[in-house]
Amino acid sequence: IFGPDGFLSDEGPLYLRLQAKIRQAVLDGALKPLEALPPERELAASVGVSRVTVRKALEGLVAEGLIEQRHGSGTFVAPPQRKFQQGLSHLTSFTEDMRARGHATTSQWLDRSIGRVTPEEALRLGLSPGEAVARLSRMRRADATPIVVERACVPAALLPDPAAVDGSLYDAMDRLGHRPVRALQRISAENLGAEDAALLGLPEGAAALCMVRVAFDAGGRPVELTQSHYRGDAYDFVAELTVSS
Ligand code: 16G
Repeated sequence: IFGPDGFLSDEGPLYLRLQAKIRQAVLDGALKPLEALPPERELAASVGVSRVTVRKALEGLVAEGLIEQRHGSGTFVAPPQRKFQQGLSHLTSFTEDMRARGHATTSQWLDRSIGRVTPEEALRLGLSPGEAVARLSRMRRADATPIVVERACVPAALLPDPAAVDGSLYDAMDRLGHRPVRALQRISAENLGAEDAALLGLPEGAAALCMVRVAFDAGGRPVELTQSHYRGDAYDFVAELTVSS
């Protein structure tokens, strides 16, 4: 993690690049909760930057709550998060996100069928009225914990047999040559309705993050419209923000 590999060739101030690299290692689980970071001097030497740069990067990470500095004993990755932390800058699947954190995923399927597209779905997916779509709805767990209720809609021309999707939808779409490579996503706050609350083991009206994703394949074709309700008490979405130049 702390070798002089690659990140020096990226754009932007050095301390921000170092900060981003350590942040990614924490979010990916390469650096574990409570793990000690090398002393400032060592870190500076192994990455090939000045101690001032290291200090500024670490200060930023302390402010983000990702690491903690204890007087006299050093710098540590913050204790385990009560919540899952999920970046917002990479297009990943739920299976990949959870695997990177060492969690196994299971699903309780609610629907895997072919139906007719609704007018709203037709607009978002660029389909004609009445075209067939595959619907895949499920409650997904990380280990034993219910995390999200997902309702996906995929043109049936691309996914004619939704019942064959067992684990990862993105793996299935990859095999069919339509792996999503770009997505637009909207996040809003919602209170869970009775059905989703029951599936997630929460009281009706509990806080949720609603994400609506439209994903496109390499050819620019919309291939997925998915609405996800993440339980608000289990998930944090984290994004890196920069000033536009
Ligand atoms: C994520 C996506 C969802 C996608 C799913 C595929 C968000 C908000 N949603 O949950 O749109 O369908 O991953 O995961 O990130 P899978 O390949 O594990 O089935």
